[in-house]
Amino acid sequence: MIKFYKFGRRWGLADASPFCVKLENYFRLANIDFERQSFTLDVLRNAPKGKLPYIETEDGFKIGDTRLIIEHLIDNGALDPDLTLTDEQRAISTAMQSMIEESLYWVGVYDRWGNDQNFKVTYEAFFSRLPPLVRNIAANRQRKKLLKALHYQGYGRHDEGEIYDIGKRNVQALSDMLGDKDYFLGTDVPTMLDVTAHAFLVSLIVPPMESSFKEYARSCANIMEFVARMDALLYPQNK
Ligand SMILES: N[C@@H](CCC(=O)N[C@@H](CS)C(=O)NCC(=O)O)C(=O)O
Repeated sequence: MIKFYKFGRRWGLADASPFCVKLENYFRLANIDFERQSFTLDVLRNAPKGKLPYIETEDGFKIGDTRLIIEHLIDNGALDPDLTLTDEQRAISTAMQSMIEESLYWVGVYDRWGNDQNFKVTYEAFFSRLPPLVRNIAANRQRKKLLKALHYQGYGRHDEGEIYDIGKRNVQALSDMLGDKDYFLGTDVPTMLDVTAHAFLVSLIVPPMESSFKEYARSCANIMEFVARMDALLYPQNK
C-alpha cells in the first residue's frame, strides 16, 4: 500500500496543509488505499523535495510534489479525472490551478503566519503541545522562515490590505468561474481543478481565524456550496 507522508489533521480538516488535503482528495476520488504516516521532523527532513506531502510506493520509490505524485499514479493506471477534458478545458484548468497554488496559497500563508491575531491560532494548533522551553523558539523560527519565503515570493513586500486584495481577486475569479455549476468545468463529476480548488478553499474557510479575506470567501454562497458538495462526496464519514 502507498505510504502517505503528511503533517496531520487539524481543525477537522484532512490535513493542516492544503497540498496534503489536495492529495488526500485525489486518493479518495480515485479510490486509492493509502497508509497515513505520522509526522516527525525526520519525515520533513527525508522528504524528496524538502516539503510535504510525499509518498512511498510499494517498491520503496519516494515521490514529492502533488502534481508529480498524481501524474505518476495516473501513468500507472490510476483514475485520470481530466481524461475527457478538451484541450481548452485543460488549458483553463492548468491556469486556474496555478493561480490557486502559486497565488492564493501565498495569501493563505500570510493569513496564517503573518496576521498577528491568526498567528495565535496557528501557534496553538502547531506548537502548544511542544515542551515549554522549545515552543516559542520553534514557532518563531517557523514564522520567520515563512515570512522570509513570502518576501522572496513577492507578496511579503505588500501591506496586509494589498495582500488580502490579491486573495479576494483570486477567490472572486473562482466564484465567477463556478457560477451555478456543480463543478468548475461544467462536468458531472469532479476534475483535478475541483480536487485542488476544494483543498485550498476548505483550508481557507474552516480554520477558526478571521480576516477580511476569509470573510469575503465565506460570503461567496456558491463557493461555500461547492466546498460542502465536495466534502459530502469525498468525506461522507464527517457528515
Ligand atoms: N508544490 C508542492 C508544494 C508543497 C508545499 O508547499 N508544502 C509545504 C506545506 S503547505 C511544506 O511542506 N512546507 C515545509 C517547509 O517549507 O519546510 C506540492 O504540490 O506538493
